[in-house]
Amino acid sequence: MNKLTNWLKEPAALAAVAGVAAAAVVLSVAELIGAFFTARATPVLALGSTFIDFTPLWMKNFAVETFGTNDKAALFVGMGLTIFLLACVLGVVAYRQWALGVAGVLFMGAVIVASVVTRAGVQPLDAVPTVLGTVAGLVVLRLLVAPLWRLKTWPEAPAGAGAEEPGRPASSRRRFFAAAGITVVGAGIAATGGRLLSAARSNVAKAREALQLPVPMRAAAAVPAGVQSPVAGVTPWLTPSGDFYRIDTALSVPEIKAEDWELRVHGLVDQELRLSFQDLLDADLIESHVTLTCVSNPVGGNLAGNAKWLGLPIREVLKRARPQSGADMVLSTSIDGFSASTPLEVLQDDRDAMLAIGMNGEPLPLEHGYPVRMVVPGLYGFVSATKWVVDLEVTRFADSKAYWTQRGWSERGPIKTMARVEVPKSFAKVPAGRVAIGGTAWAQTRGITKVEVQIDNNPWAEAVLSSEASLITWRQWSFDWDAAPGPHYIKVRATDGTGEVQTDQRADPVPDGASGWQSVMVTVE
Ligand SMILES: Nc1nc2c(c(=O)[nH]1)N[C@H]1C(S)=C(S)[C@@H](COP(=O)(O)O)O[C@H]1N2
Ligand SMILES: [Mo]
Repeated sequence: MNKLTNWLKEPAALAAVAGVAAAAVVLSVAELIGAFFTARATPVLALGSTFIDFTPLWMKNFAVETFGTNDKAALFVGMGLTIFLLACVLGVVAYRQWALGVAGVLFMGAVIVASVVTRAGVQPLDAVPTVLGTVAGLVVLRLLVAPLWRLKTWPEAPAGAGAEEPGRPASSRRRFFAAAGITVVGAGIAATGGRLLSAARSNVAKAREALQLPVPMRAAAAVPAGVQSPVAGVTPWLTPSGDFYRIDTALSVPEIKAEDWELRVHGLVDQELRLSFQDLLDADLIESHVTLTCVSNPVGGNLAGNAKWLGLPIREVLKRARPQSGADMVLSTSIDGFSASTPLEVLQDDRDAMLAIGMNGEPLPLEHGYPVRMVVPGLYGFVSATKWVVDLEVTRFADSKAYWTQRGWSERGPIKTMARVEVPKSFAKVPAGRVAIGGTAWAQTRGITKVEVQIDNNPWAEAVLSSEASLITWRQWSFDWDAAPGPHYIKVRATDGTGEVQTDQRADPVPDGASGWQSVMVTVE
């Protein structure tokens, strides 16, 4: 502690504090002014998004596997630490050699501006908040560092002497900390104000709540009784929207007003189209239960969800656009630049791929793609489920690559057959006797016809299947186990509607989805 206080007395250490205060000013001023610009134009969001875009395959996979749907929080923490350290270094540099410090700050400002203006849907003018923030940061850095130069020239108190002589350094330090403290608190208030202002200025959330969804021309097929596994603790068959997994590259959820939304359909088509939200409301909509699955879902993972979607079959849109011969893919792009490559025939067949506007009887939640997203039964989300979709280009796999394909993932993504154990949990302790095992299995568009359970090395035994709603929704199962004390392994595997047994071949999520049998260790007491 003593060492720390001594070290903090070093002018260079104080310069690091000045650097942090200046960085706080850069970010908060940009945040406050940014409230009047595109949300994605503020430094933190732009830097984070750029970082995500440059994230290599292994790191994305590591992040999702380690942090799951908290990957964004983890990114912010990592960014915060990096910015903090850089600010310390820049503060010290500025103290030792002011011109070099200024160059460093300007360089960082330029990096942020570059990352802001290269975001999709961002205009050059959106650089203004960062530029003003950088200027303000430089001014604050100068104001905080200048007194430290004077501090350096004052003599230190001789060792053993009582009060510091001649007393001025101590009070100058106090004044320095007061100034730095006020700066940081002021920055915090400005940043919070900016956030609140942004939230108040965007009324998309309110407009969403007021939106009345039309009655579908074709209602969803009735869900048969008994789709839910009887085992307590198994996932609900219908995933409430609030519990639905969320995976995307969007650090701030895009806010699109329904009346501003437009979908451009172009490329290898005879008839280019532009669809408005009103066009969708006026069209013959359908409703259908579809289970979405993320390609990053590890064996036994929970990046899958089942909801009732309302939308317009993409087939109908394509019919009007009339794809040309030679086209084999539709590249769908979101307002924030994400894109997915979906085989053209999948969007034309009778599986009811749709431009969805409703989820579980309500307008799409903002984070699930409001006002319009794609939902394509049978394909992983990264090649099909574009949220905030604004552009459909009919093209060819040979000519265009989607967002994740450019980063090393597959260009196609049919969903692999998967069964998972949900009860009991991995490493659970359960009492001996009758133990209920239960879980969920999926093989969208093929359906699940059998689930088998293996205890330790015993023969595989058939589980009881819950009712099947459709081939494009998941299917639950249960299994009664007479458990003897000791450690045991529960394995599970599914058979799909084509008769194919889920492979035991272990594969990582990269590049086209995980495979293998889940094995759950439990202790019976
Ligand atoms: N605009 C946009 N849409 C996107 C993504 C994205 O990053 N951006 N991710 C896709 C992926 S990888 C998946 S698994 C699904 C997830 O949809 P959900 O968040 O509604 O569950 O959205 C897809 N649509
Ligand atoms: Mo995904």
